[in-house]
Amino acid sequence: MAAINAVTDLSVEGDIGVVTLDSPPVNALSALVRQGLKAAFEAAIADPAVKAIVLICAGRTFIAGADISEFGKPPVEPSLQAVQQVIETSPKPVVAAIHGTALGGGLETALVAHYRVAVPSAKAGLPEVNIGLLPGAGGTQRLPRIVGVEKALEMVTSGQHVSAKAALAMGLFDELVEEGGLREGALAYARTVLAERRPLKKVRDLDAKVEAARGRPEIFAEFRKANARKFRGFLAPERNIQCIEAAVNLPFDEGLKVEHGLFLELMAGSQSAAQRHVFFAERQAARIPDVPEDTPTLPIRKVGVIGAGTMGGGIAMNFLNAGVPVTIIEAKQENLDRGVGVIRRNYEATAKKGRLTEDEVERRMGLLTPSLRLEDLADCDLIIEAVFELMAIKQEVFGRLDQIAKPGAILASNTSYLDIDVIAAATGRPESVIGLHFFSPANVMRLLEVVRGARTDKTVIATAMRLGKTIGKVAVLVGNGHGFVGNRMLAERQREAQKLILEGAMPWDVDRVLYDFGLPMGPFAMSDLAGLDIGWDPTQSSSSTVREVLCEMDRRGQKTGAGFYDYDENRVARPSPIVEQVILDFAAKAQIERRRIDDQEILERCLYPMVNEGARILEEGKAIRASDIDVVWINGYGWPVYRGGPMFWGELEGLGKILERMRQFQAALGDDFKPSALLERLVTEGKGFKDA
Ligand code: 3H9
Repeated sequence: MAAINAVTDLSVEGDIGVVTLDSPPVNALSALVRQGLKAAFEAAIADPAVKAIVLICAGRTFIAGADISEFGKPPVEPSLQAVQQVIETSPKPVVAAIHGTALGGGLETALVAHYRVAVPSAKAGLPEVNIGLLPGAGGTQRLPRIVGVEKALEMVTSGQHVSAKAALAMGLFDELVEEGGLREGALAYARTVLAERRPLKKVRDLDAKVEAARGRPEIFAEFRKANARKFRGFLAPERNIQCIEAAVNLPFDEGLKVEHGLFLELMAGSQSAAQRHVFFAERQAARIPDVPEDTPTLPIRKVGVIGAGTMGGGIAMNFLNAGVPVTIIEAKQENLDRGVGVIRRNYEATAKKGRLTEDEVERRMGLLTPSLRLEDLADCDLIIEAVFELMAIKQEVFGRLDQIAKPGAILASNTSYLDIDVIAAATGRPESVIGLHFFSPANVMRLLEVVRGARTDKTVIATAMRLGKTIGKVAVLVGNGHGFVGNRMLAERQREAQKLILEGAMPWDVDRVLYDFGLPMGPFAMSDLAGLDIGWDPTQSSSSTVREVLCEMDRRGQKTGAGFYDYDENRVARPSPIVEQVILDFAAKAQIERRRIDDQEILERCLYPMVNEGARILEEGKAIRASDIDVVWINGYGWPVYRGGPMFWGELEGLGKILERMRQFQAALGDDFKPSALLERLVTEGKGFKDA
């Protein structure tokens, strides 16, 4: 075996040259990898003893793509295209041997090989769209030539990975070899290619499938229409579609030029920068400075969930999905039955859509034990409380758990606002108490806020963070404080939204501005969906807010057919003249002089205080880093990923500009806009949140 460079080897076995890449963790195409690949292929091509070449990777995966950490930096030679050129024009057949995930530039490298073999567990995909890009090394031109236009459109705009079996069926892989036997399988395949004198199959020359779509622009029009909602606000899906159109309508090399131009455009834009930021932010969130990666964790073999309402049921499903048995507790049989029924119906609905087998539904339901007795949680390793959000109730539950739970069991609260230390104080083991704040619907939303109490043990924190990954969540460690990170910042936006409608805007103005910004819905549409009467007590109601007045009028949201909006029988919202009058009357009574409020002010008033509050959270050490706050907002509140999260967006907007506007608002409207000390300091020092 001859080392080509630090990450690449070339060995010759019989008459086959084997190029091996070994660049952990994921063999990404860094400059060193590109240099090694190019040199190794050149050497193999030049070696007369080599008749065919196998490209294989060491470690957990085939090449998982370009090295994202190099993006935005000056390019280093050779380019990936130069490497591809050497491989594709090799006069000797090249076989790519794939395990793990062949993604992005990795799949594009495999696509210039003449043949591709893989193990059954391998996956392939072009996920560039997820980081606001498109495959920039010929992927948009080669993929449709193999899999056809419809399938290619789907793959490049969803970024989804396809299984080896599917890849084989589509012709993306030529052969599957035995699991664990990739090297031998690929060598055998290369020998067959030689023995049978198979041609040097170049994907670029396969025109049939793109020709079949030529002159049929409706394919693209329909695809755009069908996905308009999903793609709203994003640039990359549209640019990916344009590349596939180019593959259909232009000669290969012209198509490559279109792809290259659009790739550079996306790379230079703020959306891709934001999405790349989120990619690394989500991985960074797992790192906790004072809880090292080798901190021991506790085994979680059995989970208890207290409360079988919407939240408790959703939480339980996460564990059932991951194969962890759950005991779910309710106080009354009928509530227990209802909760268990909802879980079953959710699974059955998924099965109906073909995304779960009937057997799997039964297997998951079989892991669920409903009970009316808290004592049945005695053997659980983790108990999550999801009961009514009232401190006295939480304390009572934790006091009882302290008596029941086995030593060392983790006692978690799903509270969204309450003080985790006060809850912990109800037990004699505060070191075992932690907050696990799930977001509704808990089986769907990816965010898990892990709330660290003053005395929470590091083992408990490490276990909670690992658990997040096990159940497919993005776990973010936050400090204890009212509303933690997400809801604390949300409160800023909600307060301003309520003030804006009294000062001159209407609910639909505020909602439109935030929707256009990219959020899934505005605060008033959200209230209508959730129900205006959450936390509303009819016996205490005194028309003191617009919301109270609406509840008193039985306009309690979508469920009553009216809330901030009027709804028709299909639940389509319309601005409500009644609500308009309620707001005008309310403002008059409160002696608020209404004025015209433009969209810019709505946006600034709703979002700048959030950035400011995020800075305050950082200042208080309630979040480890600004990017953690971004991860919270993207995964828990629908902040558009192409805007990178509130802190990333705040920097893009300009911290200086935000500070200036906060000061102006403070002068005009009061201390709700008081700038945080951190914001002031960063602006004075010309720094960003990373330097906080
Ligand atoms: C592209 O290819 C553009 C081309 O079309 C055009 C070129 C001209 N770069 O996720 P994990 C790191 S764009 C750099 O925890 P898993 C990651 O940060 C690229 N680093 O593991 C982490 O580091 P750390 C298209 C990368 O097993 C470590 O590897 N490709 C890259 O859960 C482990 O990652 C993609 O978008 C990268 N490309 O999942 C694929 N990928 O330990 C992106 C990973 O320091 N990657 N790292 O935090 C993934 O989807 C997943 O990482 C993968 C493994 C499925 C591969």
